[in-house]
Amino acid sequence: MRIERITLTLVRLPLVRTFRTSSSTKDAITHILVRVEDAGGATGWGECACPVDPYYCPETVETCWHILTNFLAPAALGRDWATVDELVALYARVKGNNFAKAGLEMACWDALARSQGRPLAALLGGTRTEIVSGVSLGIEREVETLFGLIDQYLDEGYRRIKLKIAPGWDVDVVRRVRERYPDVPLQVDANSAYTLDDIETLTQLDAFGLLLIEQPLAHDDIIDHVRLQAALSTPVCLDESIHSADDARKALDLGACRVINIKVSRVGGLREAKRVHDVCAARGVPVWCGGMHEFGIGRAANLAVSSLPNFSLPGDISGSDKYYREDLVEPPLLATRGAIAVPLGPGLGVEPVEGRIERHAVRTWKLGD
Ligand code: OSB
Ligand code: MG
Repeated sequence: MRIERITLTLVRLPLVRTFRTSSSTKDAITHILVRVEDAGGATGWGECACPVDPYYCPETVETCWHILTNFLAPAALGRDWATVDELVALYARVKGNNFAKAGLEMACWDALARSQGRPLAALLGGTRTEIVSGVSLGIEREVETLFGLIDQYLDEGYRRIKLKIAPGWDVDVVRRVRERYPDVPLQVDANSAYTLDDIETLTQLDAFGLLLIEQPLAHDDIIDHVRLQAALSTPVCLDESIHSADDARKALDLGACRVINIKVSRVGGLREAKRVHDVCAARGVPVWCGGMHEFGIGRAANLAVSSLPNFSLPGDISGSDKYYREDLVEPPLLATRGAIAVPLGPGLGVEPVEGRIERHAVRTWKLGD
């Protein structure tokens, strides 16, 4: 493979519903689409799913644009590679900046899979044909609003509910939700809103039979989480703290968590996501696929990676209609009875609709002639 042209498009889509977490509030999503053209004629698409603000992770969509245009795209352009390992080696000296790397790597995986006429899931070694999904629900003003949303998504068939929590929107809310829905698989995500000083609040959550508590402590911590996990019967699940398979190995060996949320973008791409999966599988630790409100391109990649066997917990990959009035790809990725089919076509198995991308484009950039 040799990438001869790289096009970036910054695209902004309004969200169907404002999404509030302990760390940010969003009513639209702006991601970078990456399009690569291979010398052999294959085209591939990727999505850089970074937030616009540095409140979830240190990167922002503009740092991704900077790193892609100045470092990653120039390092990959015009160079021969046969495997994704070889591609990644071309830009390995770029430290961090995982969201930026994931966007370019995804486009190259798509081009590679399309050049072989195979689905991306098959290239990754995936076995599942449909992915069981839950929904992630933001912080609301009233708990009754949350009840309405939970009713709606359970009616639609989603199989588990994740509630965002923050100081002031935690134990009482979870208690009321649990009272109203005694049997629903339920989990919570704090997006790093607590410290070890809050251990009493967090241990109260043990009473509600939660599947897991996601990222209660600092985004860059795996040490305090060891103490917290030892004090909790509910499994801790790390999200923000895990950037690589090495991070996963260290966190698990220390006892910082019992579950890992794998996000393709947070770990720098599909290749590393599979490596995190493998580290967890070898230790019998279940994983699930997290989301960053991806458009259809990133969502298709999430489905492909989730087809790996150890993605045994419901993911945050809801149907695109939970997020967007009209997504950027065909066919749309929708849930039926709470599960989404893994696309079977070549590559990501979805086709970006260029007219829609143009309609929502904020800015474009090209490298290569
Ligand atoms: O922490 O998992 C998170 C969305 C944006 C940033 C961080 C997170 C989330 C979600 C929603 O929880 C996942 C999704 O539905 O895509
Ligand atoms: Mg999370």
